[in-house]
Amino acid sequence: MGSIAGPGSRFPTGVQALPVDAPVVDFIDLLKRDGGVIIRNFVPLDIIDQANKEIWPQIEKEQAWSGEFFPKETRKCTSLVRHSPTYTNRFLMHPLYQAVADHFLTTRNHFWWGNSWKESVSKPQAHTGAAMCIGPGAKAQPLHRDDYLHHNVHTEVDIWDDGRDRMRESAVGLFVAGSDTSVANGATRFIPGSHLWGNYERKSPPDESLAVYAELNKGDAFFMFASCFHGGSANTTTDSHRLVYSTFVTRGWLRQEDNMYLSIPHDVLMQYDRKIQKFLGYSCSDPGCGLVDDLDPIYQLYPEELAKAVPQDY
Ligand SMILES: O=C(O)CCC(=O)C(=O)O
Ligand SMILES: [Fe+2]
Repeated sequence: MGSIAGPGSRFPTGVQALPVDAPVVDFIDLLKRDGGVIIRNFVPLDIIDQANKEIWPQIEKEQAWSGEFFPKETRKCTSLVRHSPTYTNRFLMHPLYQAVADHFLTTRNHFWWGNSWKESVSKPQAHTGAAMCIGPGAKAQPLHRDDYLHHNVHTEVDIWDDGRDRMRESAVGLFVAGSDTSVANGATRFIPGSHLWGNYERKSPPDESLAVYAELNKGDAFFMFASCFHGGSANTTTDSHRLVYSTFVTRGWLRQEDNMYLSIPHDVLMQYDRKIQKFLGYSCSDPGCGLVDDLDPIYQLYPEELAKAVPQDY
């Protein structure tokens, strides 16, 4: 970590915190170097309060998780797009997050198609969104890599290489602080540099002593590759609840963690604009994944356009 040359070497060693208006390339380079970077003042506090109000009824009625992954003291609001327009419009669609996700998760390749050397460009899509409120007394989540969902098997590398690693990441995470988060109340911890680790080269479990806590003020955020070892931490307080909005965006040709088609009712979907609908999965991944009767799925939402739509090459 904190390598000699390579992306992000102009920054001091250690996990960095940048203001939201820092250049996008700084966030990109620090992700390549460390796998995670903190963003100060990602959204204003009144926006956080609005989102918190929208999700709170769900948090209150959530059933406790049975198993090891979430402690019984954690309550969640899953399917955030369904429950919180503020989350959708201001966190998921935040221009900085969109730019960073677009950078790492757009897939561009060339293929022979008859005599044409055709370029296909698949754009990223929403993957999952859940708010997590860790209550007093909760145990730490096991350290894990979220990209195991996509069976993303990594080879061990020393340093990020743009050419070699352009397909390496399958998802980019955004954690927005709905409350202050600290070592004491369960801040997300992660192992900087662990996005460069191999799956099969490392024979021992992730070393907890390497973990760094992404301590955030309410309204701050944290970007992290899904390939980094991380987890929610223990809440050792007696009275503080840690609330974080967790989001992942993935490649257009991968299956989404949240089944957006079944979890977002039609009337809710139609309250969002077309750009958001497409990002949620109502669009094709170029070339030709996600079709309905050979047509782009967005037409299912606009029957007046469907009548005139014609199937085309992709
Ligand atoms: O709550 C957190 O800080 C992280 C949660 C997490 O890693 C997960 O649910 O996969
Ligand atoms: Fe996770």
